[in-house]
Amino acid sequence: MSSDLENAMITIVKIFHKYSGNKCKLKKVDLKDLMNNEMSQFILKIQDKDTLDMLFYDLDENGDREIDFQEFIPLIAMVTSACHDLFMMEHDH
Ligand SMILES: [Ca+2]
Repeated sequence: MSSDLENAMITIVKIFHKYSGNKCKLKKVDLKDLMNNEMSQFILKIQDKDTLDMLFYDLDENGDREIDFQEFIPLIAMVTSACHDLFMMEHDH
């Protein structure tokens, strides 16, 4: 049986593939849908195009205008880290 952490990792892979489809790469609109549907409790919904453009540009390391899984992981790391900071703040007092 997988541990909680292993299950979380499997979930990340599954969610990525749910939005990336057979190509295993996220286009800009896929990234927007993923973030707005799957991360909306942790981060504000992406409303404006500039924020999405900037984030997409930052994540797209090889500049092929698509986000592969390797490029997607830093986003997960970033949001998880922000979530951790919030968790620490809430348990500090
Ligand atoms: Ca890319």
